[in-house]
Amino acid sequence: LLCSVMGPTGSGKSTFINTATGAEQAFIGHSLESCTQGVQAIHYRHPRSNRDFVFVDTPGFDDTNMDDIAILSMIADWLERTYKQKIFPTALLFLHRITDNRMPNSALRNLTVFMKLCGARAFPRVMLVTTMWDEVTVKEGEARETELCNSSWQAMISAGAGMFRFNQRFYNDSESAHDILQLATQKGVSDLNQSLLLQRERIDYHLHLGETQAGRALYNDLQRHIVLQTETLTSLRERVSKSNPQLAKELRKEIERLQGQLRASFDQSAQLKTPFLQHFISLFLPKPKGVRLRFFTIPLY
Ligand SMILES: Nc1nc2c(ncn2[C@@H]2O[C@H](COP(=O)(O)OP(=O)(O)OP(=O)(O)O)[C@@H](O)[C@H]2O)c(=O)[nH]1
Ligand SMILES: [Mg+2]
Repeated sequence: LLCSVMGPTGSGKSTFINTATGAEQAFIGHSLESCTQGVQAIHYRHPRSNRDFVFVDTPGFDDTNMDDIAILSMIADWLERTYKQKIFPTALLFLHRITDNRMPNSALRNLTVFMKLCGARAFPRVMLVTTMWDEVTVKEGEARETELCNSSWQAMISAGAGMFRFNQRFYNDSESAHDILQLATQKGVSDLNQSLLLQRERIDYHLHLGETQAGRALYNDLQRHIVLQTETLTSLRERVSKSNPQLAKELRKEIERLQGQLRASFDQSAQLKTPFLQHFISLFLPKPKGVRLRFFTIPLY
């Protein structure tokens, strides 16, 4: 059984896998930087059912750098390989820190890309796992759970996704991981042999990554992030340009750095051959010659 583990950087994906397997196989981070570098497959035998799982540990998307496209590309490559071997994920775990009292940008980016990557048909196989219960009171945790249920997770939950607490009793509680995975094996078997939306888009429709729902969502979000930052800094620079020329100069440098990032992401998208994405960048950069926008009508799930 294949079980993919996704979610923001630092949400505890590698910790979950290590707790379940009882071995330190997945690399755990101790800084704010993203830790797991590539897609890593780890074997696990469920102790009660004796069923064999392969966990797929993935790096989370992250606010701090522009490597998110490379991460999605890595996940997409792995999904493509398994699709060709006709292996489909039995469980799609998405981890979330219950300590987050609002949905930070990075968490929202991870969630949006995850949902677009799965497609609604796969929602019944989604397991939304909250972590870090040792750092909140039960009352706080429950309030946040309710909020998630009624907002960002609503679409998945009403389509059959489950919600689970990991390590609620104590830290490193392997039984709590086994409980969650036991439920994964008991889900409706008829749904298991189904591909994910990203797999269908890439293999059946031959779309480039930037043309897929997940690629588009990620790219939109990256662009929005940079554009917002540039706007804030530009208005600040205008306000202080007379009273504090030194600060205005530093702000200008920061704006140039951000525009450099925008250009770098442009190069990345060009590497991925993603004509659709150039539409967004063309709002901010001189239009490259020979760009032709392509539009596809594909089923959303
Ligand atoms: N207090 C507490 N800390 C946790 C828990 N789960 C994970 N951590 C800590 O959170 C940090 C990040 O955990 P990881 O398992 O590396 O997170 P990840 O989701 O794999 O992160 P990336 O690989 O960067 O995407 C580590 O320092 C863990 O020890 C938990 O339930 N409670
Ligand atoms: Mg990790």
